[in-house]
Amino acid sequence: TAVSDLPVHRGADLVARAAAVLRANDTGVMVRAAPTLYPHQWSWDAAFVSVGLAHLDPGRACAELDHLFRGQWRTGMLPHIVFDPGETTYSPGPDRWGCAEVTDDAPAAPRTSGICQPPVHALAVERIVALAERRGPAAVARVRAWLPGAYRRLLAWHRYLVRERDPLRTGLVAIHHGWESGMDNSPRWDGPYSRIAVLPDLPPYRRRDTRVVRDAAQRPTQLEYDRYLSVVEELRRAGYDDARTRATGGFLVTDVFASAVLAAASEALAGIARSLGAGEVAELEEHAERFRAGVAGSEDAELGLALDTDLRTGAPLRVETVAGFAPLLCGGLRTAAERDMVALLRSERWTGHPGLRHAVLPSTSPAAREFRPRAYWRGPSWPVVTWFFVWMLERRGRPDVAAPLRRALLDELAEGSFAEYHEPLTGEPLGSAAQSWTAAAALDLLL
Ligand code: 9WN
Repeated sequence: TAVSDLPVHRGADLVARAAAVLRANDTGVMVRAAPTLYPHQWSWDAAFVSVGLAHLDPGRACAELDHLFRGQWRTGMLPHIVFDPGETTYSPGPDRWGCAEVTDDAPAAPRTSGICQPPVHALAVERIVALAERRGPAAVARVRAWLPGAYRRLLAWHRYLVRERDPLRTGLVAIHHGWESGMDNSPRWDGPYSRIAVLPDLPPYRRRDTRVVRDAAQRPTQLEYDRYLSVVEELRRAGYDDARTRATGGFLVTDVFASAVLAAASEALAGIARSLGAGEVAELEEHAERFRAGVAGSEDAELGLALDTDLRTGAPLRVETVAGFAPLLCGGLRTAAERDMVALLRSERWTGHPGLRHAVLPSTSPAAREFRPRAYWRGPSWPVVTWFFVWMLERRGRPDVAAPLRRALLDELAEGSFAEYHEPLTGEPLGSAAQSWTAAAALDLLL
């Protein structure tokens, strides 16, 4: 089917369909990230999904985050997956991670993965509170009763990241696996992964993604997957000990996008702390300041984008990906530098590229050598990413930059399948259909 032949859904119709997607993916205790491809609860998906749920039922939004919090580690880490015990098909599953088997920091139940994802959760909670206020006193009472407990969880999570992922106080979060970035096969990680040797004794595994998504070109390659699994194996053998991984892990890079998320989320959490009369406001504001400065300091003068660094070689990772716009999420650039970055975002290298079907943010610049329009994080546009930029830009008082992205994203979503990602030149929906966070994005944009 050509995209132009697909029905166009707008307004109330799209809202009803999005709500139906979240309902269908809800197991009763959690919302699966996607019905078949991702049948568990993913960390940053859950945060985004909770915002969508807050539009429908604030209590259900709180419960979604509570389910994730049940997987929180003793260290404070929120794991990137909380597994549904009834689902055994996704790979790598809980046995492969073997977390509770190798460290007391992991809960025995629920079972989880041993890595994390971008800390968008405090931003979601800030939004859940605001949406409850819009709904009225009953919703406010429900969310207020829940907030102090959620706050303690989030505080432990942020302190974990600050302590274990930036011990040198550089203002940049380090990640220990590409999956921690949420942008698995982004060309950002090609350099660091090229040095990962596939373990000779890597236990065999069976991928699920290439059985669900029949077009293998849309998914990471077999060599990439072998490397992902080799790093998992290495982390497990290190007992998921962050200090050991910092000392000897094969994959150690700063993630400028996660750092910007932490800066913005720290600001949000400081606001929540203030509203609760909690004692950590100054600490959280200092985190926001530190990471905002770290992100702004990562800007590459030549590319005009913020860059990650390979901590094993010290080399900046010079690729033009959407993560490079991280300073627009959290602020911190001087006025002229922010103006230049906005101009770049609107330029032909990005949303102004003449070949784009919709002027949304592709995961990699269509003008870059690394651009692959169907290959997952190497080019496709991810609705959740454009939504997150819209949300953060509006939050920072830049509706002028957000508005065109918002309109373009609604056009992209009107095709109505709530796809995981789209071919940016044709608009064709790709990956999983009925992806929960895409439905959440639609609800948040339309309601
Ligand atoms: C690995 C669930 C997740 C997202 C990630 C996305 C993809 C998993 C996978 O799906 O990652 O964690 O199996 O490829 O890259 O951002 O959270 O939607």
